[in-house]
Amino acid sequence: MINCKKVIFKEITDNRGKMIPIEYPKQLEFPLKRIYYIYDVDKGIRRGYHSHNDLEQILIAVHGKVKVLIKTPFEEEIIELTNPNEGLYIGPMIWREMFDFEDGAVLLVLANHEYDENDYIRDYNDYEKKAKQYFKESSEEK
Ligand code: T46
Repeated sequence: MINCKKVIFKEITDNRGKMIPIEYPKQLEFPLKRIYYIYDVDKGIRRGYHSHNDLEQILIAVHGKVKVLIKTPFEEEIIELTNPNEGLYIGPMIWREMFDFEDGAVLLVLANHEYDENDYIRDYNDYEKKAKQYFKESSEEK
């Protein structure tokens, strides 16, 4: 889907267990400015319901499973994050909702900017208008 992709991180495995290093620019395409993690999410709770104007992020279910709806005015997809070695890259102008957090699931998020509430679009109608314009302009640039 446009502005989104699955990223697979290389595991380092030995007889002590597994480890995944994430370093810019080797495994991460943007310099990291912020991390946060979401956990203790009860059954039936859905988070997100917004897009970002510019922010780029990678979502990783470092423990347990989490579903993520990614959506534009033209298409939508549900991705289930099931393994700490898989990340979901979400670029600008993608509506996202995170749901079906498995008991104990921890969703780690790597972001290329500090927290900025002005970068959020939290109203879907507003998002739809801006996203149509954004994707029209990006297709004209190609
Ligand atoms: C996103 C999805 C995947 C901060 O103070 N600093 C932060 O870095 C973040 C992320 C949030 N906050 C505050 C803002 C709100 O008062 O924490 C509160 C909860 O944030 P929000 O309702 O935006 O959380 P989610 O789970 O709906 O969305 C979050 C991120 O905000 C968002 O960027 O893409 O996770």
